Amino acid sequence: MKKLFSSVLAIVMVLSFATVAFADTTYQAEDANLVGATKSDAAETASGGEYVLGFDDPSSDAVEFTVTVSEAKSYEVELGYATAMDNASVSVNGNVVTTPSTGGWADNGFGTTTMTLDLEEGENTITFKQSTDYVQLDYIKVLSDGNGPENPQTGDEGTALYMVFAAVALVGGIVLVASRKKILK
Ligand SMILES: [Ca+2]
Repeated sequence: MKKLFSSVLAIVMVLSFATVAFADTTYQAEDANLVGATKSDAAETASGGEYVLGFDDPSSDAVEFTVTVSEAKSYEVELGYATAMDNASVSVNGNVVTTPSTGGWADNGFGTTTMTLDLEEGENTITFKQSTDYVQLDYIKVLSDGNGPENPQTGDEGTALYMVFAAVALVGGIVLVASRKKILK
């Protein structure tokens, strides 16, 4: 009975970690690596309450996001922005990619647009610099392929599910270790 319980628990834990990989992940610009003169500033309507500006010199000023994905493929990435994204230069692992044209400043402070990025398995560096004019960036969000429930707090699809499964995995791990110790006794 204990063996069956342990086996079921192990399967649930594996599924839990698999699900985690498909959750949307938001990376706030203010939490990214701010290079050169780039800096964060507070804004009530920004995601996370802050955004990043100060991209004056493309040779020295940048924001670098480290994005980790479990599979090498094309991902839809949402950008939260204030200034026209036409002003920015975006690169993935050192390769400059086509930046989405948003036409101008976002309405009501901050807006969103999406771009398709080819990411490698594991860590990727996504870099934003100035290309033609001011850049103000709020966040990037790597979108999942799944249709998980939306987290009412963050609006992230799949994040609520992630929290549930992460909790199950944690509790499962503790129970598994506890039950194994009992068996050994
Ligand atoms: Ca932000």
